[in-house]
Amino acid sequence: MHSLFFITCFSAIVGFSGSQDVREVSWVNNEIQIDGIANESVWKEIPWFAIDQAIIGAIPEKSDFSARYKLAWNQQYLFILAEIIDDKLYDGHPVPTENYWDDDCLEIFIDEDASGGNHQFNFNAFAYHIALDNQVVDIGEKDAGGQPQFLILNSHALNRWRRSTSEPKKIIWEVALSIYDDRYKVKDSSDVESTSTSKNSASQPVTLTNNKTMGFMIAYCDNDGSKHRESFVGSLPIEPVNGDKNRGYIDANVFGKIRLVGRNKTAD
Ligand SMILES: [Ca+2]
Ligand SMILES: [Ca+2]
Ligand SMILES: [Ca+2]
Ligand SMILES: [Ca+2]
Repeated sequence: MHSLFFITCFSAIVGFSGSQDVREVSWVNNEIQIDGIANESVWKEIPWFAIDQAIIGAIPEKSDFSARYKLAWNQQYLFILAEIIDDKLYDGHPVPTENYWDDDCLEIFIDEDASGGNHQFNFNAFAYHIALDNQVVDIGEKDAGGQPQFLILNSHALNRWRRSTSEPKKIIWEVALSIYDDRYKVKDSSDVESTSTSKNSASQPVTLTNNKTMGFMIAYCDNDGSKHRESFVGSLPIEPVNGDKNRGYIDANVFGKIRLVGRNKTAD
């Protein structure tokens, strides 16, 4: 799980620009090593964005939790770098599919075609919960008995985090996210609880291209040892429905939009 792996891309890094409506994400042409160390040049050249909007609970004190993130892309992956300060790391549920939202976890929301709309029990969009043990879980379709199936989708989000030993003990979490569209199929429903990284996917990820627009949001569930998560903090403000802002795992309309830009045509 913690083995290093390398992702190689092709030519030069381009600049970043963004707007409030559609955030532009820079293409990366050099190698990104998913090792929890943000020493790649692309990570040094593009700006941070905040993870500072309360979804559940109040905004935590800075010493309890704070976070920010960066994005980049190549044809194969959307790369996410999250920098997190969390005073206590907590993983009270060893089974990845049980109450995973009540453990510390990074949550990445992605809607491949920026369609918006409901995705709670379908693959119109994904809400990947990435746990401290690096396991990746989302809710799939309901089974024949009408019960939700919790899918381990480790191959969708290669990831590793590492915590600094010096104050404020920042965690660097790097993710290489494969992007699946709404035609995603689970290979065999008997495999949905498997810990295998490969059994669950009967579909191939899409190849990313210049000017592709996708829905995106990122958040962190912070629990420091309570029965339930103490706070849930995201990158975007969410309009509450009946007082509830925890809409991301249900409704892709609350995601923001990103556009992939800057791919060098000579890279082919
Ligand atoms: Ca790295
Ligand atoms: Ca905390
Ligand atoms: Ca969609
Ligand atoms: Ca925590």
